[in-house]
Amino acid sequence: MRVIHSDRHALHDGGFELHRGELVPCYETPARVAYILRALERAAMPVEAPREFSPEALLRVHDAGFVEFLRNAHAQWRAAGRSGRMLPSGFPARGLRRDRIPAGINGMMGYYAFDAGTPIVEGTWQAALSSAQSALTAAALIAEGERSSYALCRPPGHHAGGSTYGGYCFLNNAALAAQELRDRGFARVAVLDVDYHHGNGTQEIFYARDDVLFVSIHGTPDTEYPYFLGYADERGIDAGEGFTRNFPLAAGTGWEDYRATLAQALDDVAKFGAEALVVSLGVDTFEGDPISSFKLGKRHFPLLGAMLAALRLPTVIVQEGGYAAEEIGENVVGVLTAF
Ligand code: SP5
Ligand code: ZN
Repeated sequence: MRVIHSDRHALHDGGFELHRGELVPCYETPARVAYILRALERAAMPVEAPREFSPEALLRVHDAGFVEFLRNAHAQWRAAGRSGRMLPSGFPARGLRRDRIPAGINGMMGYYAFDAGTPIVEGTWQAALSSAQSALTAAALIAEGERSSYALCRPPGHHAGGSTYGGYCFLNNAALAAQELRDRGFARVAVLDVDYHHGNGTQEIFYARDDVLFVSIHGTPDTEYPYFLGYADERGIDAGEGFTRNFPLAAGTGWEDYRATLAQALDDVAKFGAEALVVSLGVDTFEGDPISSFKLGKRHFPLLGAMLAALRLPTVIVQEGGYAAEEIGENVVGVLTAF
């Protein structure tokens, strides 16, 4: 399995996020990657840098104005003379206008963000771009004949929509990988999202399409982040009707129920006739995760990897969440080596 990763990830270090009414140190830290790299090294899995892709490659999935915002956001923040954390404080909720994008940085930030837990710092754009390039490179390798690849992406991506950021995500790495596979000849691509949180961004991007199946297993949005998408009755729209499938599970779900649900999700991928698979791999399903509530143990991650592999599809595995930093390496590499 080829492993793609950029050390530019470290340019994004958010510092603090708004969590339960307090500014707390970010859960999504550069140290997460250090633990994964260490585990990859122990498993003798060498890491390669991504190829360069032009920012235009992003526009197959993302809105041009949004990409422009991400590129300039921090410079605008500084130009406005702001100190403090770059976090939004007002959002265009029901009854407010969304047909105008405010010119000021606070309004613009609220327009594009959907939470106040995803800080932008000076290096965020470069890190997010490098993360997207890792996913695109991992997909390109599959198109060139590799059977499997792993993009060690940071920042993660599955919460980022066509023109929204949040949930520690800026650019949707998994969606970009799926689109790259489509553009390079795979007629039907499935995205299977096993991060603890619903991949609302990926779902939104492919919601009206029948060429990319989106299947997600996650903590129920009734109580779990991102709260406003990921219910079982969301099944796609127009041509995409029937090509989105959600499996929300109760907080506290353990391996036995998880495994049965994963078997159903894999069945959906197989029935779809996917020619290639993108896995949004979050290991925040781990019992020790500080912000999540499933009960998967260390020993279950290799079982998950083996179940994914049984599909026998060309597969791009994209790193998403996982916040029990000291265990994240073992859990991720447990999936990869079993795969
Ligand atoms: C990629 C990814 O995993 N993003 C997750 C973003 C979650 N951010 C908000 C977390 C709010 C969690 N609230 C804690 C509830 C504990 N039961
Ligand atoms: Zn997550």
